[in-house]
Amino acid sequence: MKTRVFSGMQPSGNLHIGNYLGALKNWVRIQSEYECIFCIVDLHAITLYQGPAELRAKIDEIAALYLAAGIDPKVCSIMVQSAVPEHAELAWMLTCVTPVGWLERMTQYKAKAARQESVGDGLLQYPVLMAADILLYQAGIVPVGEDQAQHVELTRDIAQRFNSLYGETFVVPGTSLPAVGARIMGLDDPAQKMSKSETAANHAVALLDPPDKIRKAIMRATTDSNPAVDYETAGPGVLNLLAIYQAFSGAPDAEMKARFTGLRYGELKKQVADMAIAHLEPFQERYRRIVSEPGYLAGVLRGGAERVAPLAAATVRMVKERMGLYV
Ligand code: AQP
Repeated sequence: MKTRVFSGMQPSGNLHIGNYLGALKNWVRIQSEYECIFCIVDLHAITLYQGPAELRAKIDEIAALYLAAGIDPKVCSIMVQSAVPEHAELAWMLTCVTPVGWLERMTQYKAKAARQESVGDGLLQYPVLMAADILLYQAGIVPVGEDQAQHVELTRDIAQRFNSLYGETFVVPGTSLPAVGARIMGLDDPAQKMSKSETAANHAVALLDPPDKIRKAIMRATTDSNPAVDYETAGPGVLNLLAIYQAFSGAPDAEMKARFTGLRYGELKKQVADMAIAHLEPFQERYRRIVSEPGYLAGVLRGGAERVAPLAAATVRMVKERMGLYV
């Protein structure tokens, strides 16, 4: 039997090349090797306020982006989190075995809470819901970017705690990070990770940005005071541009060094922009084709939810039995 893989993205902004190079590209690479479930995690998105109409539209956009990236719905299940009620049901049961101190230590919670005037409980509970997403399907591997690795670690802790309290129930999952691109940094500020919720101009390259906007953001990227690429002394902005090029191209380290050492920053940026545009233009063409096909997306999402529903129901039934709840 193939190991099961679970991962997802929040429909809460414009997907960017960090999301693509850190996670989505990896999903496409492993989709035939494993039994994959790729989710649009709308229940996670509402941990911060989303306009209802925008959220509903974003769900379809993210699904279409998965398909445009090359996720094959005949091989994988693509589904929306809120279409399978067991995600929320299992989250409650896991909440009851999770110490609040574990949640208060999460880096993403601390960063996001610091930006809110009033912190909703959902923001604190976010990693428990993520644990439920993963454990619901008994996933063995979770391919994510580096920022989510801490949440997968917490999922392992929750699974182990549950298993020790109630007996072996959950598969304890592992994280899969890409070798290059696990943490793409903001183009305007390479000390911060590229983020959907950061709206500053030239911070990110969104997957649906037109070529001139992509080029402008990359040409304006923050570098350092060196005139040209020196792998020994390069600052984080230059290393970020090199990582973007390498993650898109798949070029080995030796080829990267030979190509870029001594190159002036203007030329480095031009090559990174060319590489990003060469990948994103055909991607966007596929996206436009997918969204113009009436009923296609809805069918993919319905099919995905129907395929995973029995797995979700079986896990929740088992958990309820183990906990002594009414079945
Ligand atoms: N900068 C990044 N570099 C590499 N991978 C990244 N991911 C996110 N940012 C980067 C990965 O993309 C997937 C989708 O994650 P999400 O939708 O749950 O969003 P997030 O991790 O909270 O980060 P975002 O996309 O920047 O959104 P906001 O601003 O809303 O937090 C995950 O696998 C993530 O690791």
